[in-house]
Amino acid sequence: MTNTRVAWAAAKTNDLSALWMPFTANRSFKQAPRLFARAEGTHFFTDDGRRVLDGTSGLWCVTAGHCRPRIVEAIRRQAGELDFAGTFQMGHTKAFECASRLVNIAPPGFDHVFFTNSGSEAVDTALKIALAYHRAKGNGAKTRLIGRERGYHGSNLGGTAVGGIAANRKMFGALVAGVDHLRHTHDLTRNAYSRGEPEYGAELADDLERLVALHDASTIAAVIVEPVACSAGVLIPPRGYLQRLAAICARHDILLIFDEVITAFGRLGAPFAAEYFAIEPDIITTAKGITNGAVPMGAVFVRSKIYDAFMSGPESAIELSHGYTYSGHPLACAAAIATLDTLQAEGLLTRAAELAPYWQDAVHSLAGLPHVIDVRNIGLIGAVELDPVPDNPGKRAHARFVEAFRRGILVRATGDVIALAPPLIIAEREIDELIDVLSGVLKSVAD
Ligand code: PXG
Repeated sequence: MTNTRVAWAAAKTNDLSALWMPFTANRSFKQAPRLFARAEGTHFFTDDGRRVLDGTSGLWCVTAGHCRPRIVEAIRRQAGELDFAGTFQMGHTKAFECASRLVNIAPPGFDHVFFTNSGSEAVDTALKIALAYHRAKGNGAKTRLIGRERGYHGSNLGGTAVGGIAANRKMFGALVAGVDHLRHTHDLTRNAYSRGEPEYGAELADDLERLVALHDASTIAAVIVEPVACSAGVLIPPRGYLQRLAAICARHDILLIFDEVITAFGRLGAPFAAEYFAIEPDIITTAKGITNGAVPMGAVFVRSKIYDAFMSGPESAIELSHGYTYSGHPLACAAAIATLDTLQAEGLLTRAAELAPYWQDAVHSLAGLPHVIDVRNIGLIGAVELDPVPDNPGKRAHARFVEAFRRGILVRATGDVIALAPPLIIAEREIDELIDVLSGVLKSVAD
């Protein structure tokens, strides 16, 4: 008790130095911390008791809203029943139940799922599966991995290498050999203020043909893209782009990996973005919303042709030498099952489609406010792009994020983009509140 008191007192006196915070300006945060103490539904509550409307589903993960009783109870129950059991040459029933439930809602043909603990691990797992798949098929020279400029695929080495955000890459040397990148699709000259998928840019998918011409298809294992690139500023694919990319992949026996860490589980109004865009990728990575953010978990969905390619050697041999101590952790599986129950019972896997027209109008009402150079939206995602302060990229959006938090809404600043992705349970009047407050912030923050 005394120790807890001391620790709490220390935190209260702003001794925040022990924690090295991820993707954070540690020094400036610690001078003026923003701390949450609890959350419920569409709101966070700060340590000093203020209500903050969650405009970003935490970090794009709390899709069904915070502290949902069914999920909380499932985690509690599981912790008291089976806290841990491994899944290496052993198993537990929740992991199998969870996998079956997940493949039931996955797009047709995705009959197998590999568990990880995060999106980053899901991405690195998918990349390794792609490499090993071609080797198992006798195409061991197919080793090159293709990402895309401005892509974000987590912070592990593989994901950083195929990612396309300079700030995330430049500190870490050569990363992984044999990686190349497609051009990004962001083009405000042609597509500013698009509602939904932008009209121009499908031909940018042909950039993959350029890389095939350069490297030869016989050396390329996989292409990984986010159907909607969220972290680098909500870049929505031009109409027809993903179809074209998928066709080129199929033509050259290149696996198409959809990184759906953000888009899976209803964010666009369909359970998966693959269905929303009517594309058939080979591998889908997920995390975040899979447990409603309540317990860390990731999952890689693969088609049977991939799983089956590994099932040909001696039956006693391990088919894929890869996995994590906590792959299929009981608490994560219990949370995922309860999350699916919640999403299905409340129609949340498709609710974004119902809300999308209202959301679109609300978000686009921000056009014309000071410094706004674009507004865009898809599903229950919105973005406002600001013209950057010369020589100080990101400053303008960060200042508005800080003021928005002060006024009681949580938005996400990434570069000079303000991104919005509220929980799928959000009410229309809460959308109004979110946009009204943000509008006030955009009007009032000087510079
Ligand atoms: N892939 C994608 C597409 C992601 O968006 C990851 C992989 C990595 O997931 P983990 O669970 O390892 O963090 C992500 C994560 C933001 C933001 O505000 C986005 C993410 C994480 C934190 C913040 O843009 N995306």
